[in-house]
Amino acid sequence: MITRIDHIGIACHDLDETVDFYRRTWGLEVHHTQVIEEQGVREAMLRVNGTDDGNACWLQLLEPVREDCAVATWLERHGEGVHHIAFGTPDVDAAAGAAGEAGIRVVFDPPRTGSMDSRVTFLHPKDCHGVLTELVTSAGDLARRG
Ligand code: CMX
Ligand code: CO
Repeated sequence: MITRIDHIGIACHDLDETVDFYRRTWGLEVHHTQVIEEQGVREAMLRVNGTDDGNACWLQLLEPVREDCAVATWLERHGEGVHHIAFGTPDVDAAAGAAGEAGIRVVFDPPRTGSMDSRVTFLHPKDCHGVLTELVTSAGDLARRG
């Protein structure tokens, strides 16, 4: 079950410059920044709506911090743009399990720790009509789940 769009992941060459674009154009502010070593990215999370209960919707701006990571490869081939969409779900393990049973390749099995202490996995874009699809259970939802 998916319940919302958690975030849209946008690959960029220069994180600070891209953050500045969204600030100037839409007045969005950075809520959180983090280097996710495992994914080889530096991210900025810009909150699009205002909820504080784990159901917010974000833009995730991503800049690669090394050459051998998914975002660096994507940027090299396609240039800047939308890299993935992330659906929020109260139970990423169950959602990923259902996707796997439907024949969709699940990239991280079991799911891993993602941005802001969420729990995430990805579904292969070739099995999702060309869209790299992330599944996210937010820290707020994880706490409610117990
Ligand atoms: N969206 C759509 N298609 C994509 C894609 C994307 N983001 N990334 C790769 N593809 C396509 C390629 O275009 C290519 O298609 P063709 O064969 O038709 O050219 C095919 O998938 C294989 O591309 P690749 O560059 O060889 O990519 P890999 O197979 O090495 O990796 C994937 C693909 C999904 C396994 C890898 O991107 C991955 O592990 N992603 C999950 C991790 C991730 O994206 N982390 C960064 C975000 C972190 C976060 O959100 O917190
Ligand atoms: Co993401």
